[in-house]
Amino acid sequence: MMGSSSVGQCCGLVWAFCRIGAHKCCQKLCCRSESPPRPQYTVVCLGLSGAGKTTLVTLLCGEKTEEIVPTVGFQTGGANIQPHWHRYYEGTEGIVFVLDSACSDEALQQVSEVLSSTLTHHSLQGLPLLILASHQDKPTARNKDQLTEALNLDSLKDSHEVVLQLCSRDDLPGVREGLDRLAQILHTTADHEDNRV
Ligand SMILES: Nc1nc2c(ncn2[C@@H]2O[C@H](COP(=O)(O)OP(=O)(O)O)[C@@H](O)[C@H]2O)c(=O)[nH]1
Ligand SMILES: [Mg+2]
Repeated sequence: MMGSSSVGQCCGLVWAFCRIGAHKCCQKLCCRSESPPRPQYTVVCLGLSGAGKTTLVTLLCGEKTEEIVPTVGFQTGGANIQPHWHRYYEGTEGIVFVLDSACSDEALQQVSEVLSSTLTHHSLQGLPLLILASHQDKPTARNKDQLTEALNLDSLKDSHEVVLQLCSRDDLPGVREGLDRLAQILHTTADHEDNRV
């Protein structure tokens, strides 16, 4: 797992820059006047060790991903940091869960259990969920149907809006597409909340 502050800031910055860039281009092309800034959302990025979290954030930051070595800092002495994930939940509006689509069946079973138990936390109730199913460049990577079944996504959809996005460290458009879809859901939710009386 990554610390929400650094990762959140990094993701936030990347999104902000992307939005500003696209927005400015449109303004130049259309000769429009300044419009209000786009909203920003806070999301927490979770996933088991080796899932590819650091890699995907690095990709979004426009840096090379080939030299990334698995994160070990939190795991010194084999400590399991999953019990500490909840420290990063406060204020989050959405969940990004990264997994290795090509892991063993046993590991995927563990991912499924971790995902469903994580979502029971009261701070994450009802929040939209983006699953970034990474490592799709590997020949043994599972497809959407296989992941949907293994992760029981149909049952999770009862309580969360779920986006399943296949991707890999070479697939920036795929990662962006997933984040765009999550942002769209967050935007729609925020609109509904604004309209509540
Ligand atoms: N082949 C392949 N390797 C990946 C991919 N994403 C991450 N990796 C590798 O998997 C390892 C763990 O990635 P990392 O981002 O550190 O995982 P984290 O523990 O979730 O932060 C690293 O050696 C990465 O280079 C991917 O999409 N394809
Ligand atoms: Mg990492």
